[in-house]
Amino acid sequence: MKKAILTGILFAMCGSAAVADETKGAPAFRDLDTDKDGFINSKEATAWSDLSAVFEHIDMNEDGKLDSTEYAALQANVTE
Ligand SMILES: [Ca+2]
Ligand SMILES: [Ca+2]
Repeated sequence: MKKAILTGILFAMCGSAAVADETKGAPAFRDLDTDKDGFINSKEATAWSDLSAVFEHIDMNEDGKLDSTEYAALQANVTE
């Protein structure tokens, strides 16, 4: 269920020419994880507006932060 929502969101992101340039070449996980705790929290996500917009949707286990696996799933979808 959540996967379907994510796919829809990513499709919307990638389908928009306006955000295509920003989503292409997603920032590295370590660059967004500024406090180096191994997770991207909602505050760190604000560094990349597109990530902030879909944060709650890609937080698959709903723990309020993104681990590298969750972020990798996003990267795989936004990087051509
Ligand atoms: Ca962090
Ligand atoms: Ca999570």
